[in-house]
Amino acid sequence: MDRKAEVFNAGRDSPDSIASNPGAQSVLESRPYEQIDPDTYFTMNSAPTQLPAVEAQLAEFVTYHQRQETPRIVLVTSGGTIVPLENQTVRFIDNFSAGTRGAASAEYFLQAGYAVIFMHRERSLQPFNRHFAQDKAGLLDYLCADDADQVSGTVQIQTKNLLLLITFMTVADYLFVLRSVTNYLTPFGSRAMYYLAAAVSDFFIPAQKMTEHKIQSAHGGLTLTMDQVPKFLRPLVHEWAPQSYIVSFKLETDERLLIPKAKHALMRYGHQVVIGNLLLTRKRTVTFITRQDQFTLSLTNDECQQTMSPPEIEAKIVDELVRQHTVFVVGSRA
Ligand code: 9Z3
Repeated sequence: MDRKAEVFNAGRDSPDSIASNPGAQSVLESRPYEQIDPDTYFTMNSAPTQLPAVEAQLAEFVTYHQRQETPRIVLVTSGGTIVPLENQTVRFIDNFSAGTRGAASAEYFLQAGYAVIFMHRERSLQPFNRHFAQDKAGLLDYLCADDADQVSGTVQIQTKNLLLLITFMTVADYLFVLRSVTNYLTPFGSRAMYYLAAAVSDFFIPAQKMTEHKIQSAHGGLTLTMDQVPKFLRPLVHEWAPQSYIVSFKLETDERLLIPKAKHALMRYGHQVVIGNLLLTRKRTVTFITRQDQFTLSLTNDECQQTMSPPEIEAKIVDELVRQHTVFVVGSRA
């Protein structure tokens, strides 16, 4: 499994279907594993068509905040990337993430005075929207809220141009847009934070190896071989945003793996923080791994049982990160 990922290992395609679907041959072939480096990845895959439009929005947003001398800016990534199985995509593999962590965290960063670039999976939760995303009545409640602070906060965000929403769908979109964002945030140096909460696919099928048309099911099951997505944290930390404060998340389901893998990621990439979380307890407890420290942030039983606006773990995460980021900014000036 380390050298290649086999999914949907339910059977085989027949030679007939391969002949009628030439791209399928290479997908099915077994071949020596070769890890693609990020630079090669960008030459092998085409940039998303919306990239120039996204870059124009980034340029405008960043120029505005440079002029305003906005003290801090954060890129929040949120939601799961998809990996298409066909060039004309009917099917895809998705990564788990509702976008709650990213959307909630963006709200807390805004409250803390950050300008926020919210890079999210299309149609996943957005800051403020998440309060009524599944319930239209909730929008009315929200707008008629007694909680005037909440509403005036939203108005301020609009008038102060503090929130930029940009989207991705596939892992390729994600990587191209992420690299572009780093270009625009370079002038902010240590004042820029990267908060990488999106759930990013580990495996993908390169466009040249993908079938053009819908994979046919007439001949039974399907075996897929996928390449490994390049480890983008390495160039992010060392080349694209070496001055900035970088926080990545590590998601596991096996408790025994979480801390070792989070520590391994920190050592391997050398950024500032890895936040480890388990799928089943992610809304209640997370573990911070930094170069000096390891500690857990949790909601208490009492906090979890509050029925009227229960606290969110993201409030504690963002609080802690804002504190650590301040130390980092001061240290970078020294
Ligand atoms: C996370 O671990 C996020 O905390 C969750 C949030 C996806 C669990 P929800 O959106 O869930 O609130 O439903 N993100 C995973 C980040 C990730 O994929 N990291 C990669 C890795 O560990 C690279 S940065 O390899």
